Amino acid sequence: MADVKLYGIPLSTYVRTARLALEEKGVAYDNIPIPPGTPDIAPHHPFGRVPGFEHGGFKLYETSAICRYVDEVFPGPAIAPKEPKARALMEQWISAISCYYDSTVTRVVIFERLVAPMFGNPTNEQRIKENLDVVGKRLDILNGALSGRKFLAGDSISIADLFLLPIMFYLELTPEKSLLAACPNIRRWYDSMASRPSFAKTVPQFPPKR
Ligand SMILES: N[C@@H](CCC(=O)N[C@@H](CS)C(=O)NCC(=O)O)C(=O)O
Repeated sequence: MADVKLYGIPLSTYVRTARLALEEKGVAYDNIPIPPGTPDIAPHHPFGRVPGFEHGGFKLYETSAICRYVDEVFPGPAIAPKEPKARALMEQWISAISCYYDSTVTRVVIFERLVAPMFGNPTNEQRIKENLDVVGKRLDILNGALSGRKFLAGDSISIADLFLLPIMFYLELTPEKSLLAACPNIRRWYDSMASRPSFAKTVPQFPPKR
């Protein structure tokens, strides 16, 4: 049994972000696949969400706090820049992704296209249609931010990229990936992120369709 435990279903974008951080750092961990909103997650997350984290009895929740802790406590390549401007950009993007992209790309497009059918529910096409314009605009902003920049915070990978990757992975599985045709910088960034071993090691398994 590993000293580090990550509680939460691997299908969750946030759980995958924490797993990506652990993989990038080369930390051994056990992923205990507890769904959010269940009694079993309560001891690990007082708000009932995932992921929860534990290291030698120290318990933590909130993905960005988990990733920073993992970066600082374990050896392995840094996943947060030290230089103030790059660090501020990382913080900006962690916050922007958790707010403006989680609420639209994840909670509208990914939810309607991938999560609803998993539970045997139909996709609400109208909801997607109503949000498509804002999703496109947010992808444009991201595409602009990645112009002339390898990663969101500069030349090195950071926790911000690990927040974005699971969302883009799911977007790629939906018809709305067509929006990325107008976003060559996101495409370049995605292809480079998807070629990292941490990506392959954290691809979630989908349950059989109901
Ligand atoms: N701010 C939290 C967000 C975690 C979160 O929303 N996780 C999703 C899974 S991807 C969840 O638990 N959703 C259940 C819900 O919204 O009730 C973090 O950064 O860890």
